[in-house]
Amino acid sequence: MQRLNDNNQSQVPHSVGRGCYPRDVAPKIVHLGVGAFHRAHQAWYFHQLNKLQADAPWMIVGASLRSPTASDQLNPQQGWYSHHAQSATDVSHELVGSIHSVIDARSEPRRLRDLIAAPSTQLVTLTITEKGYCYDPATGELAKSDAAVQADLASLEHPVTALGHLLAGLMQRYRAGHKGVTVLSCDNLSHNGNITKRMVLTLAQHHDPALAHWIDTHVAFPNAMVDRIAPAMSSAKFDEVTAILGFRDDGAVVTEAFSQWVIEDTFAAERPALEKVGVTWVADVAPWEQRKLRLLNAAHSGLACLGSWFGLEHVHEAVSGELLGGLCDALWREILPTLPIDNDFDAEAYCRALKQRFANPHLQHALLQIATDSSQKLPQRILAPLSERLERGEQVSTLTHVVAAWMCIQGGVSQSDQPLRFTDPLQPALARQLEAAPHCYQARASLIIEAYPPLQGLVTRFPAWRNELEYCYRSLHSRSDLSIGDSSS
Ligand code: CS2
Repeated sequence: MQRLNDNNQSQVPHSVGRGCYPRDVAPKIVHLGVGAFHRAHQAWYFHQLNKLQADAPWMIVGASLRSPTASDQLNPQQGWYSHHAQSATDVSHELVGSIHSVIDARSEPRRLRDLIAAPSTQLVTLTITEKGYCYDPATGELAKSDAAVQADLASLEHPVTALGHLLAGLMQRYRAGHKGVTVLSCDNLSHNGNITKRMVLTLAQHHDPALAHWIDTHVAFPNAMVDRIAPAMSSAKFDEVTAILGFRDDGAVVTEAFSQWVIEDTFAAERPALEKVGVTWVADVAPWEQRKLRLLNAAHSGLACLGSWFGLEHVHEAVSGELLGGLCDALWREILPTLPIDNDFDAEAYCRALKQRFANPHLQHALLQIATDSSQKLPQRILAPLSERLERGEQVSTLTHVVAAWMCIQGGVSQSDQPLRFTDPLQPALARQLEAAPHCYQARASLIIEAYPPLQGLVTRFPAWRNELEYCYRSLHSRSDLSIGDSSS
């Protein structure tokens, strides 16, 4: 089957939308981390914008950081890919043209540096996942003991981390005397722009304090909230895409119809007119970000940890099943009082819409995809509201179940001993320790808690809660039903 490309994209059936704008212009955006989420969200927004202002398109050069997968998927297609947005009842197909090309950063670090430094570049966007920010979740500072960070502290000649690549480009920009630029994080972290800035400045300070000063004054790091569920592609989904397009598309993405992007209006360089395509500019993104992390993402992590432990596969099955059907409501009852009061926010409508989004059967969103990197996700989604409730002496039964289930799945198997395939930076070392550990619940629980500083910190502050957590961890091993406790207080 022929691959989708520049020459044949015009032969794709008319039921697939498209847009016409010049693509061979100097890209204004460099994007690090060209996974499914970038294609479902930011690249799609820029495609919508380019259709409206074809005389001044914002094209993207992507960089894949850890493997050449994205460049292999998109370069033979000259950046073209198809975007399939599915609600429970409707679907729309579109060819997206906003990606110019993708660099494999490991083999072409100089090209990436040149692009970040190019005066035509106005915006550097990031979807590098939580762990890509190399910060220690317990201290919030750069994880200087991490081997990849150490390599970038020693030299930026061949950067290893995304932050290293970004800093190498900013350094070249500064030394060439070019203007500042905007760096926009699109990852699910609280204060994602502030974190990016802090990590980049720490690294820059180490290499050249004058560069750190220039970044501090000439580079903007707006915080942003991004939202669109973009599950990993499966071979069945690729087959469906081929049937729709009449061509093979290795860059295709199937996502939901819902999409949201809220960005702080603090750009350093030219600002794209994204408001024309539904983006909201705000002075402070914190309330948006906090409710999205603590309602959508927290529920996702809850479903992923408990669902995987009990052998469930997909989000839509978990939310409509008997076992976890009540989980989201119970979790939100505990979390909602931790959110700032906002009269403009209709929590009930928001949660109702979330349940509908989760129940979308077309997404086939794998729980293990969400369970991936959970040690990086739990602090902002689950542990922060949990700690706030404990401080106020409130009960935390459902949040505790999620943490206990997270501990259970660290053993790498489900309750019925089926292998659970997901990765997490904590996993290799912890899995080895657990293998050698005695089969005693308390010893295993202690081992997991000690291996995970954010949890260790919490049990040190709240020793009575440790007992509740250990009890829950133990009981999840023997239960085949799950009565999520009354969480109304
Ligand atoms: C998910 C998110 O994998 C995960 O951790 O919770 O990717 C989620 O689908 C998005 O944040 C939705 O906007």
